Amino acid sequence: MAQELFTACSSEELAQFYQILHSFGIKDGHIVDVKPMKSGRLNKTFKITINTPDGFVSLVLQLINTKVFKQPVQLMNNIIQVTKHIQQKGGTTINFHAVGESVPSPHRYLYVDEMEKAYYRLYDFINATFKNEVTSPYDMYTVGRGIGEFSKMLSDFDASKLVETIPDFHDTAKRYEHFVKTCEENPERCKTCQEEINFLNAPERVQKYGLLMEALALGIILLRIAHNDPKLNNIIICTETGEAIGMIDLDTVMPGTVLSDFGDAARFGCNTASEEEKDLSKVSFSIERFKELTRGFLESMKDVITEEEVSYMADAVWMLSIELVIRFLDDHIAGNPYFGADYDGQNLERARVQMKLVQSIEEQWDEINQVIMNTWEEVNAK
Ligand code: GN1
Ligand code: MG
Repeated sequence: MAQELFTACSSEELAQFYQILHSFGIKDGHIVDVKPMKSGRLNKTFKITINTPDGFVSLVLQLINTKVFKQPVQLMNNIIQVTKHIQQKGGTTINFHAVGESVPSPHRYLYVDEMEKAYYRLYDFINATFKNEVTSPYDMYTVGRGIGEFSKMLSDFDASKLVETIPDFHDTAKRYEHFVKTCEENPERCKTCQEEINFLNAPERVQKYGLLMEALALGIILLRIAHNDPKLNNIIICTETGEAIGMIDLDTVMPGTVLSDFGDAARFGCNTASEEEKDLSKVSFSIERFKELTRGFLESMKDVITEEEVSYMADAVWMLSIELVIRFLDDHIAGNPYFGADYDGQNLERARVQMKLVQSIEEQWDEINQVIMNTWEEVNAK
């Protein structure tokens, strides 16, 4: 059986994996299976099964995408500090393996292939439920609980101890500045998407791009630990209880605002269509899902979130959604250097989906605010 599955990797890849796994203290004879896993767009991931005296154990080997994550050592430092903090509190998180003491490495939890300048890490496979798609509004309650619990667990962690591994990740105004520059440098490409460019350049929108980061800089909203990829498939769901018990994919864990997580979770999960949808008539912002997300989030965050943060929640939903229009469109105009594309025009299509979502958010602005106000009252009345 194992041999068949091994064929999913090339023989060179396998030889390399054996060497890497050695560095983590795993012996050849113990490895029974290696197979690629589908997980995220950015890193390459493999599930490794080993035979131990206690039976079969699954591990995950991951190659970090250094094109996106340019500071893998600092990134790993962030993740280890955060996972240790969560573990000390008895929470569920990723458990990384250290490389052997004799293995030269810039970080105990990284194996570095010096020739390829490739960074690998190994962690325990988490036996839990992960859902790829939102199939009911209740899934958004799970997301709300997941991101809320994660933030609450880290609310006493000093955010300044973490490095901003992708600087200005959710600084929408800076993203917009970059986009304007890309447009200036690529006038021909701009002809393919003038309507979308005009949408982003509308003065009533432009004047709002700085809202969240300004509030953060002024201390109106708090600097906390943000996960920065709060999708349903990154929430660890307990298989027995169905409850959100933690989060995976910690590469973008950085100092930031919890509102980015709330806004991004709404952007992704309250869209009635996928990010890759071609039929724009399917795209809309679901208030029903949003109610569930908000309920889960505020139930978890009730004792740690401030009134000021609550007052920016609706803005965060809009902000994170339009930020991704900016990012996808910027990438399309620049020739797809960041997100990549299976065909040219794909990032423009992605931008259009997010733009339709922003329009739907703008149309339902009063309802969105009402949901937040009602839910905040409800959780406080309990
Ligand atoms: C990227 O690869 P994935 O899907 O986990 C991006 C997110 C975007 C998302 C949009 C580090 O995340 O910010 O919202 O694509 N992550 C990074 O699909 O840029
Ligand atoms: Mg991710």
